[in-house]
Amino acid sequence: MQPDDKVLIELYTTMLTIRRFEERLVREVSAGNIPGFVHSYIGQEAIAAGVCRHLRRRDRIVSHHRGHGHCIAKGADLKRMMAEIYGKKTGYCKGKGGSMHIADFSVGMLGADGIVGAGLPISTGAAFAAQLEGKGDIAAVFFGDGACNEGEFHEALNLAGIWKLPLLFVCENNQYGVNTPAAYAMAAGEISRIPKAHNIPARVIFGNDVEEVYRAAGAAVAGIRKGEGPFFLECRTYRWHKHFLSQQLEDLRPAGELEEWKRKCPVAAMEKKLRNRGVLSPAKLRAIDEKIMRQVDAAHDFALSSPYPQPQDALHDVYSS
Ligand SMILES: Cc1ncc(C[n+]2csc(CCOP(=O)(O)OP(=O)(O)O)c2C)c(N)n1
Ligand SMILES: [Mg+2]
Repeated sequence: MQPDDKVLIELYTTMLTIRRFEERLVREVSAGNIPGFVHSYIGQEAIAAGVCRHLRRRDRIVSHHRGHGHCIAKGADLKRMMAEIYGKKTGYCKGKGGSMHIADFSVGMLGADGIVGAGLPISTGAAFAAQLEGKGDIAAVFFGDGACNEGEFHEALNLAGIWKLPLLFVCENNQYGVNTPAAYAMAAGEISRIPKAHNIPARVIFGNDVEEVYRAAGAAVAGIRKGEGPFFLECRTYRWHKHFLSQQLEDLRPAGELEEWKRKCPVAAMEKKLRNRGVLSPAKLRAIDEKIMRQVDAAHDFALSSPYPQPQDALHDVYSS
């Protein structure tokens, strides 16, 4: 399924929105303005954009600790996201969750998660719900290479496999869990061998090419919607920043590797294609960027001008009524 020009522009716009939002976070965290842990998605934008473009509003996704890109690609509001990251009362979790707990059920974003692998069993539940509801909805779950070494990863694959759940597994293999190389940590060697052992078809793709992600996710989603059961996409990619932005621990990834992957920037690659194919003129590209920058600025202003939650709010929303 080749994306037409309209879709290409949408994919590019989503990726650039993620990039500009994240760049703002990098700046604000470096300046000491944002508390807590912020895991940057810069470098991996094509995966969220390419997959979520095939999902409907009612389809549910579950994310991981590096989750801002998935929120944006699924249609979450930048202002409420930024406010949450700043711990403000107008944020998605009223300022009590922060970067790693942004959820927006109204767009089918069930949440990010600070516990590695924890989104996987939640996604099997979401896919099971979709199967029971019988309205043709599906679920998708995003997780890292490190999550594939967690017990719940195998439980989720097994359940999805035996119940033929309408679930798309999206592994964002950025080749490291903090500083641990995936190649060192995984006895199976190749991630994509594991789903096959659970009778789930798998494909390895280049996660920095949004067109490739779009095509692969399109084929996978079409099969899942037809009732063929789960599918597993392993997307090879690389994160540009340290594991989390304010991390003091040294980045131990080999020298030169980052520069090599920066040359494979998913956003710059797409911009070049759009220009060379005459889909967007330099002026139109600039206009898209300027509009996104205004949206990010507005989100940031909204967060800064919002109040913090009060101590008496601490126990609200902790238990369901
Ligand atoms: C169960 C659990 N173990 C360890 C951690 C600490 N931790 C947070 S992120 C992370 C690495 C995860 O790597 P990966 O799944 O590849 O995602 P990436 O950060 O590369 O996107 C670790 C070990 C945690 N949060 N939860
Ligand atoms: Mg990783």
